Amino acid sequence: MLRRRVFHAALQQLFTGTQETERALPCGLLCALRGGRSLDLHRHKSSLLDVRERTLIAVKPDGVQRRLIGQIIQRFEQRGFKLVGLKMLQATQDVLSEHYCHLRTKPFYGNLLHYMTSGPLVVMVWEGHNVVQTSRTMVGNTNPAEALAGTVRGDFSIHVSRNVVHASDSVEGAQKEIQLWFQTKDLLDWDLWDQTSTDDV
Ligand code: DAT
Ligand code: MG
Repeated sequence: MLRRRVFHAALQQLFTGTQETERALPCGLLCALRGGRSLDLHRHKSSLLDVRERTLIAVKPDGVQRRLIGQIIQRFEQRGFKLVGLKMLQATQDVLSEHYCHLRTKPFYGNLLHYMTSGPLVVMVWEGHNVVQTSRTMVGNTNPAEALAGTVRGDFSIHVSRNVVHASDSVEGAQKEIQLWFQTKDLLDWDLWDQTSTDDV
């Protein structure tokens, strides 16, 4: 408990930027924290740290046709992530060929594009601590036959060619995908009431 309090205090000081605190921390920890700070960590008005990592989640055409949009959104809300962008659209070949450029040489590529343009998608941007990695875990293995029960793919799908949902696979990949599918003006910065001060109430 005491150790946790000391660590918390050190973090708080570090993020307000005092040199004394930085000198007192081991080099490895300092580097890790500095690295994190430059990427994703913002100081927030009431909480010590607010992590603003973002990921792209899409309900694919089979998920939309099967009326799974609500259940998929519910999982991310329930987990504690924040929705900052959402739209329903018919994907174009151009955007999809960019989105799936890493798969261009695969034998299933043609079928994949055909499936992804077969009906509307719901694309979303979700924000929160470690959201990229956590979303991948929540979505499950690419091949639903290997996806664990409790994951989206493990609960709703049986075949890799109809795996219901997309989730970015890295922070860098997420940034590219978000730029591909959304304009900055369509993403909303807003405060979750349970993460902000209640002083004003
Ligand atoms: P993920 O969607 O888990 O990030 P990926 O990026 O490797 O997986 O592939 C993108 C999509 O391509 C995947 O969701 C479904 C399709 N796909 C992948 N491997 C496939 C295969 N062997 N046969 C058919 N479709 C496949
Ligand atoms: Mg992928």
